[in-house]
Amino acid sequence: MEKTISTAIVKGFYEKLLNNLEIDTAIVGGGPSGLICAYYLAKAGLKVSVFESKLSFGGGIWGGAMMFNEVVIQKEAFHFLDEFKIRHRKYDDNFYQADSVELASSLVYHSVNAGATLFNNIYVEDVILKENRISGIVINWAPVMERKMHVDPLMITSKNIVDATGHPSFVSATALKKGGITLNTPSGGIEGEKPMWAELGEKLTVEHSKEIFPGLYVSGMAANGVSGSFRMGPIFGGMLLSGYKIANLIIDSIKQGKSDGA
Ligand code: 48H
Repeated sequence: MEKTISTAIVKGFYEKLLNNLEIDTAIVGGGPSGLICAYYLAKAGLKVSVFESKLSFGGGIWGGAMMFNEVVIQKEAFHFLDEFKIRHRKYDDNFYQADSVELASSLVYHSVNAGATLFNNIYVEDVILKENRISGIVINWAPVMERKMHVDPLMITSKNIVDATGHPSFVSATALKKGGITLNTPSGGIEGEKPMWAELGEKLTVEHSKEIFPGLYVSGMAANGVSGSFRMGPIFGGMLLSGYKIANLIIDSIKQGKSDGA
């Protein structure tokens, strides 16, 4: 029996990894914007994988605000609560409240169920940059990176990459620093996150969610950091609308045959 269990695990993971070495979209970071983006891309029939360095997906959702495990969603994003069957309470005419654990787990469940592949414990340490296009990611085990072990990585080729790494905008920062590229931002670099201004932060998160370099899209707080917008605290509608917008931009780009970099 022990051999059967081990063989099933090794074969299952090997098959999953092998099937995902060349994909349509690699999403780096499994927070709200990355997961919702994965859900809509998978639903549209695209081959999409999410790479998350932590054991669990959900990013900053779980902790709510200061570990009060509640989140706030504005009415513009209300339809996601229905789509993901998340129970909620109306707070006033503009805002709803939901349980952060229910939101995180529902996004995880629905993205996998729609056909996205989720890889946890994998740290994206670099990008593939060829002929002025980002065409993949470079991955390693998160514990290998944490222990600073000298272990070479594996590579995933992908038509598009989404930087959904949250506050650090890690993928964009790495591509900028190592690739010497110019981003589609006012300065051509990373503008940096600004202080709290919830209304504007939510609005600009969605506006700034876009392709910032051929093959490289930014969503959620990574989009905020890259384009120099304001933080907004534990309101999650902007993160969900951002991931949804990126999914639609990628679907359009693939339909129009613009994403042929892999
Ligand atoms: C693999 C990585 C890597 C890497 C990071 O922070 P997140 O929840 O991201 P968003 O943008 O979807 O949501 C932001 C939201 O949670 C938040 O922080 C808000 C609303 N803040 C407002 C405020 O005022 O503070 O998730 C990002 C995920 C995390 O799970 C990281 O572990 C993961 O990305 N990650 N995974 N390789 N190099 N870097």
